[in-house]
Amino acid sequence: MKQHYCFVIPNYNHSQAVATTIEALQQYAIPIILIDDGSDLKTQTLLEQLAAQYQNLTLFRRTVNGGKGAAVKTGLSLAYEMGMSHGVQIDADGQHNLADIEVLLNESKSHPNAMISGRPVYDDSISKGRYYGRYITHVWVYIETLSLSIKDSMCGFRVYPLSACMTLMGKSSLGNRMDFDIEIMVRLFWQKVPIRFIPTKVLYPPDGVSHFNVWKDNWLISKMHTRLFFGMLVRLPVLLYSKFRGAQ
Ligand SMILES: Nc1nc2c(ncn2[C@@H]2O[C@H](COP(=O)(O)OP(=O)(O)O)[C@@H](O)[C@H]2O)c(=O)[nH]1
Ligand SMILES: [Mg+2]
Repeated sequence: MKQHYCFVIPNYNHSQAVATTIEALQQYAIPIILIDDGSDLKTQTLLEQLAAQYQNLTLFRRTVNGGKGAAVKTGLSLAYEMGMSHGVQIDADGQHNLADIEVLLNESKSHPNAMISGRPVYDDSISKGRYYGRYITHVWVYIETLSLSIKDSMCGFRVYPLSACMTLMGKSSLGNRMDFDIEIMVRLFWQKVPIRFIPTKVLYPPDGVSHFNVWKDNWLISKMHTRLFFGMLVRLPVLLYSKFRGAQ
């Protein structure tokens, strides 16, 4: 099957780095889907200007803010409807190292059925709340998958194989906020989608506004892990069978 790639960028009130991001992506000459998730007027106006400026840019506006996960789900569905086979998710705030896109794309082209994810290399500027939250998530994910093969489940810099994602989204309602990135990865793993990792530097700032709410998002993430834990129990025989056959 021929592979068709596009970029999917969720945006909530990130106006500083988005124009340079779109500009930098032009060299790949593939479509860009930008989801405005109920941003403020300033960001909304800027995104509309960008959509008028770039032919390969499709802007979709959700009038009410739905959360990062909701925006990415909208973007992936739109990409699929446009005939794409893969969606490359990039954040709008300039945190992802665009120099690694080539590596991500090449990995995906040689493993088209796989999800390819950045595996972030952080420096000391990550907050303690995020740091411990990530650590707890790593342990949960090991339990939920009965495997150490998911090296990072929170990085948004990813290539999604769309047909597997559509199958999954037809069956499960995935988290709408920051719980989304983890949940879709664990559920794709359960669906036997291979997951491959590329180390990548996460940059700070340029648009140093994070919408991650340490209490609210870590609470949503805890609830989601509880759901996934029971999901793992239901799948226990299958997971153990795959594990001992050495499949994952
Ligand atoms: N659509 C949408 N995107 C969001 C929302 N919150 C964050 N984002 C986007 O998701 C990406 C990551 O969000 P960010 O706030 O930078 O989170 P962090 O990098 O994990 O701290 C950015 O592209 C944001 O614009 C939201 O409520 N809705
Ligand atoms: Mg960010």
